[in-house]
Amino acid sequence: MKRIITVLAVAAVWLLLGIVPAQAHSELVSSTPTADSVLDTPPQSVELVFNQKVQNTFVTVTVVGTDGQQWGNSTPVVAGERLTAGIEAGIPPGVYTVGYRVVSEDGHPITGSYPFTVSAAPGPAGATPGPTEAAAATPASSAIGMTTTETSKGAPMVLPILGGIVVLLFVGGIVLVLRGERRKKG
Ligand SMILES: [Cu+2]
Repeated sequence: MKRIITVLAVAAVWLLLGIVPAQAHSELVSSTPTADSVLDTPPQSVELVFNQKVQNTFVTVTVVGTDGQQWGNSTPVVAGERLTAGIEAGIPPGVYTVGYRVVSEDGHPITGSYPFTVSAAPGPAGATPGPTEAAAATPASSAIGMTTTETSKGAPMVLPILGGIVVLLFVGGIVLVLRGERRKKG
């Protein structure tokens, strides 16, 4: 009987271990400018590197100042795990937030943001605000981005639930086996 219990326990652990890696998906590995960095020179682009390829579609990168001004000036370019987005030339000193929303190869959306600071600008201080307002970036994040988040959240939830059911069945089986053994002895 002991052997059956051991086999069941090993199988349960094995299943649990199998479920965890299946859930792992893309995340941001590194970025330029790096999070919380303080730059003397205004950056001209944002580069994000993920641990997994990201899809070419539904990519949004925003660079927003504390006043809400958008400073991203181009459609992000995706190359495998790498993503590059332009920034308006000569952004004024201040704190900026890089926001990103991408879809990884397995279909899961990845969103995040981080700040960086520009401590001084080389050009004239009163540089005019960017003309484009990055109008394209905002609708993409609110309309397309939200739907991808919703659709893909359903799938990963199924695995932990299935795992839980499997474990419960195993525990139930062990209890039944133990009960049967006790009955034989008594
Ligand atoms: Cu994933």
